[in-house]
Amino acid sequence: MVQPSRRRFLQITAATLGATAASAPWQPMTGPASAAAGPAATSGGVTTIPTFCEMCFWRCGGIAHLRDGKLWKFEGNPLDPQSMGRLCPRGTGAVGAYYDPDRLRQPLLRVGERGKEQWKAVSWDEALGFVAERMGRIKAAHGAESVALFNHVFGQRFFQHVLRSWGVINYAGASYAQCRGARDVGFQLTFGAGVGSPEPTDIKNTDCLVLIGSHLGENMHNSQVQEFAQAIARQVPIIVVDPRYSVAASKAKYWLPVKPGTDIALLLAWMNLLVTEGLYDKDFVARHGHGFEQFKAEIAGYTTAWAAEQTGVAAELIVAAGREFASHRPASIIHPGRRVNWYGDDSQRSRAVALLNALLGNWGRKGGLFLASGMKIAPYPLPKIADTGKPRADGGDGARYPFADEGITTSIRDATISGQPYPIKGWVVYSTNLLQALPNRQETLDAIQKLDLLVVCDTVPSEIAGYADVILPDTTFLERHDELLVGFGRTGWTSLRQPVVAPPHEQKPAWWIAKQLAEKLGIGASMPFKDMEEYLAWRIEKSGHSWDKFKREGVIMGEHQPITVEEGLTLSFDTPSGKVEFWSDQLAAKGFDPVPKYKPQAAAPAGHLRLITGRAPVHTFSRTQSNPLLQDLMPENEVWVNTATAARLGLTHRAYVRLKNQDGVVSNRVRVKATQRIREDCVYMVYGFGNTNPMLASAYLKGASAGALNTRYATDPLMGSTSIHGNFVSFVQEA
Ligand SMILES: Nc1nc2c(c(=O)[nH]1)N[C@H]1C(S)=C(S)[C@@H](COP(=O)(O)OP(=O)(O)OC[C@H]3O[C@@H](n4cnc5c(=O)[nH]c(N)nc54)[C@H](O)[C@@H]3O)O[C@H]1N2
Ligand SMILES: Nc1nc2c(c(=O)[nH]1)N[C@H]1C(S)=C(S)[C@@H](COP(=O)(O)OP(=O)(O)OC[C@H]3O[C@@H](n4cnc5c(=O)[nH]c(N)nc54)[C@H](O)[C@@H]3O)O[C@H]1N2
Ligand code: SF4
Ligand SMILES: [Mo]
Repeated sequence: MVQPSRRRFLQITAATLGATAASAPWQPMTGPASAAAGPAATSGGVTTIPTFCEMCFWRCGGIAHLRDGKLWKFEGNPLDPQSMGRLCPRGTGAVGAYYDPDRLRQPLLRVGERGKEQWKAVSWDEALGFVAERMGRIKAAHGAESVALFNHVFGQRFFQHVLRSWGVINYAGASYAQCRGARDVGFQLTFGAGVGSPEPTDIKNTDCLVLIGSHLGENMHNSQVQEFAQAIARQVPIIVVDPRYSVAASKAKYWLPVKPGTDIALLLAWMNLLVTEGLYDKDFVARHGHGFEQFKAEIAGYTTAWAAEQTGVAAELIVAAGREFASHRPASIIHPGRRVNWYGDDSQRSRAVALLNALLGNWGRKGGLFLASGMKIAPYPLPKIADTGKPRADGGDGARYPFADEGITTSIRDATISGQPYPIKGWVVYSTNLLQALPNRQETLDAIQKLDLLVVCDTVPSEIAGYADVILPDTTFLERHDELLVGFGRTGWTSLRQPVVAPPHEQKPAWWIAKQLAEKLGIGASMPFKDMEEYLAWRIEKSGHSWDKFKREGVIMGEHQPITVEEGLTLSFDTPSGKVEFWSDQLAAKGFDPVPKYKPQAAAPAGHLRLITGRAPVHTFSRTQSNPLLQDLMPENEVWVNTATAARLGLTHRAYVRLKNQDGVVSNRVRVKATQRIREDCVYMVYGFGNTNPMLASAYLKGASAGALNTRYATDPLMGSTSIHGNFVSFVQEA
């Protein structure tokens, strides 16, 4: 095996992140005709192949380098808008995902009790035969709606297609109810459009950026972080609202160390400040606003003095920050955030963020929120999926949560436990570690005990895989084709994922697994192509592009369309009123607050501190802990505790402790980081550590799991998203 040395790896990372880094050495190939038919360019024994990264969901275009046929390094593709030629540390570390010693190698069938981790290695034929047979039994007894799919990452595409073609109607990803769902609903209710990914924040051209919780620089979404770094270099005023002095806060003109859970109070006071001082965009409101007078009356009482009491932030600081961002409108952004599921009132908080942006009149404006454009790529003529006419079990079609517009993981889990509105007996889990990602681990375990079938398709033995009946080893993204990425951004683009190395063992690509399963289920016709190369080439050539060129370059840019009013865009709003809804009749009609209201969060129980969470720059959730390159940079997480709190409780910096939450759940041991960079009333821990599956040997019990301490959660009544910051911990000192 060829692995870059640690020193070399750090050099690569530093080069990709450094502001002065030279552009990547890779150039689109213009070589001989024989090589031009393939994806690879070879020079001096080094072969380069473009493909897009899946170490997270930003999906940056990269170039894999092979030296003497062995995977050597992964760098940014300069043609790609998501990477702009540079990768973040996790992307650079993708090579470690390929060489990960803990990877699943062949299909495994459970032989012992569920969760006891006794397995036998079986052939793909046997594993998929087993899955198809169990699915058939569930369908015969309960109907196809009794099998649910939990999915994430790009390989999900054909699992979803095959299972839906078979009759599955319950499918969901944690990326909705445990992540960005509430944000998109808040914006949809206000502007008639969600935010989407990548977020169309024109940081590149902005004159002021407000980050509420969004911890860019720790959240490493690549092109956004690059634009953020440029904004800092341009000395654009940055305003950060965070109980923690985040990396972003360290670059800010104003840091507002808000008491956790009080952001809605701050947002209401800022709206009131802008309205009473006449700092908002009156023309935008007059032309595009609906219900402004009712809105104005509703927010009139929220003074900055009142907000100061609620948030713990000085009134002068609130006023100064508010006047600052208002003075730069419309080239001023209140960042919509991404993981907004904090307290269970998150769609209303996101709506408040949307409304504050509306007051700045930055919708569709240069330096504000641009309206992302895409490009047209012909769809492959897959057979249509029939409507089963059955109601979804997750209540995501409006029955339980009126404004939900995607499946809800936790509601499928509820239905599995209760058997209501009908039994759920099979779970197919593709690339999501539900034991970490969903709140209340015990509920997930209770649901698993009700199942007749639990299939997990993963690259490593994740915690959820430990409970599977059958484990299907996927290839890493570096070893497979996937569906095309047709991206929305300043200009639409299309990216290619193609294999750069062969799978090291018996692993198979997700599309192949889905296709073989379709055969076993008797619905082979749902995947009417020989392989992904045929499928992808058809879509690209049908759209008038060269497949060979695409394979060599990895990216096709679309035509630039107007994305701002400055470029000639005409604004329209897909809301019931056809306008920006300062007052929401549709919320009122369903019994919800038409303008967000502030409701204080429950106080911490005596002797406890609120647990909040976020990201580390070099890891993605629970998926990278066994990656040797990334583990080397950060083997475990720490619990951030204010220095004064640590002194009061007798906690020593760097010493191990355990955290005990309000329900008595005790964490794995974790080191204390005593720091002044966090308020005294909360502690902070990066999410994704404390893995409990011994098969994931290199990451086993390293650090503590914020997910496992998340036993108490509130559910957003508008759209079903579940909170993460509603738990409180005390410390158990290690002997
Ligand atoms: N307590 C707490 N819970 C959270 C969050 C939090 O901050 N704190 N964050 C929330 C957010 S924002 C999100 S988006 C979700 C994330 O939730 P998940 O997507 O479930 O995140 P992971 O825990 O990383 O689990 C991903 C799994 O996919 C596997 N995997 C990675 N790549 C591949 C692949 O190519 N193929 C296959 N088959 N498997 C692969 C990984 O090994 C891992 O087991 O979690 C949410 N839940
Ligand atoms: N390196 C890396 N980058 C990632 C990911 C990753 O796993 N690793 N995951 C990606 C994904 S899927 C997502 S969704 C994003 C998430 O990233 P973001 O959307 O940027 O951030 P959040 O996780 O919502 O929030 C974390 C921040 O909120 C602060 N915070 C906690 N409570 C409160 C509060 O009550 N009020 C305020 N104002 N702030 C609070 C925390 O201190 C922390 O700084 O990151 C993405 N980027
Ligand atoms: S942000 Fe980093 S991890 Fe995510 S896709 Fe881009 S390079 Fe990969
Ligand atoms: Mo997320």
